[in-house]
Amino acid sequence: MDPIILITVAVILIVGISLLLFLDRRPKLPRGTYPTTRDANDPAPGEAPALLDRPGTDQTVVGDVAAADSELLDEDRAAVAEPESGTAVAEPEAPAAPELEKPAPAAGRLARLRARLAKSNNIFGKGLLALLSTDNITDDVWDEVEETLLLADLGTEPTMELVDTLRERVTVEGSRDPQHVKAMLREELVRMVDPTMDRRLAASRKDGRPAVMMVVGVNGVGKTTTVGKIARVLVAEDRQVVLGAADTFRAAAAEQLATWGARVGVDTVRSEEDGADPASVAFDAVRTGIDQEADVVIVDTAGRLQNKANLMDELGKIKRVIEKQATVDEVLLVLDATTGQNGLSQAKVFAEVVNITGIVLTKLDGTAKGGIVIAIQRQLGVPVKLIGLGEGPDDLAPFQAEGFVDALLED
Ligand SMILES: Nc1nc2c(ncn2[C@@H]2O[C@H](COP(=O)(O)OP(=O)(O)O)[C@@H](O)[C@H]2O)c(=O)[nH]1
Ligand SMILES: [Mg+2]
Repeated sequence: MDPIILITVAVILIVGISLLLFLDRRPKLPRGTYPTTRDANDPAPGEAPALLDRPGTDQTVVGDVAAADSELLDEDRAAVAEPESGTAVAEPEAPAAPELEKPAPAAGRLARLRARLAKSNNIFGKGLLALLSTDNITDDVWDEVEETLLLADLGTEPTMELVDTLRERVTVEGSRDPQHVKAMLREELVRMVDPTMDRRLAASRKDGRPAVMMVVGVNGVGKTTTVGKIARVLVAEDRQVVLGAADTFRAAAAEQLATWGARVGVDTVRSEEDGADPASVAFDAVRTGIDQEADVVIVDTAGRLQNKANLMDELGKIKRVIEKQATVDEVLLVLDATTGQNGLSQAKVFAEVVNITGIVLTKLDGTAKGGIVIAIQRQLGVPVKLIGLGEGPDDLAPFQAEGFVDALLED
């Protein structure tokens, strides 16, 4: 080959590599400078139905699939404030090419993830349908219906209630036509899941302050993952989000949260020292949210239950400390659907210390216990607002009664 071409190629390579190395070493933004969540040049979500919010409303609508306009935030959010000592804002790390992920819009997620729900909850829906469509529904068959419902973690009381209603309707309507039976079952299940519950998430500024969300639950249920996923839902809706890593027991927990945030350009407020006071991290996160004029601050908490009393004291304290400068608008209790009835007793404990405003049911992709939705809502009188259907970043869907029941009864 011509040596001139060879030399030229070598020079280009050397210059390119040096440039890359130089870029990588360029000074990071000074602490306290908060990059905007998204670029003003980012394309607007366009015609994607905005599930979370309707302009002009104070609250965020989760579960409503109605199309609504979603406005791109164009204010300059680069407010500057030095965080309180002890905590730091983990700015989204800037690797060579800081490419932010574009989370999937929240609307339509339940539909997209429906197959997973349908797959894991097959016995529930299909089993019931098969039983109810038999020519002769004997007492034995009704026993089986009951058993199926109990196995799906519907709980004793709702199971009795549903069986009674179905028995009555089958007698009165007398139809064995599978379509008819399906419609009847759908109607009754939807009624029990309760489409009238308010499943909106408080994710809008109120009284000139960001909404504050606390996420609580025992270890391993999926709190941190859920906070990360919620941040994505909100970013997809052009919300400015700040995360607070108030699980200070393990450094890894803050790291895990900051990683979720960084992927979508969301700042995480965390402590610089291990074992810092979780309440002060929460306080600083809210402070940062206020300074940045964010829409929402989401505070992740620890969930160790070895010492229940301590944990509960701590949660109460986090809440009180946040309330020195803002209101806690949303307390989401995360429950692992695969733990079934165990989750119910956890819920009781948490409900005693914090006023739970919504439930996130995770890991519904790995269990046939979809009935827990009904049981838990009954027990707490609080709606399931979101469901987790996988470990993927966008595998969190706003809960919606009809969509959920349809997935259970999927053919
Ligand atoms: N299959 C499945 N796994 C999940 C879901 N949500 C969380 N997980 C997993 O549960 C594990 C614990 O999650 P983590 O957020 O660390 O729990 P935390 O201790 O409550 O903060 C992780 O491996 C997650 O990927 C879900 O909806 N489905
Ligand atoms: Mg965690």
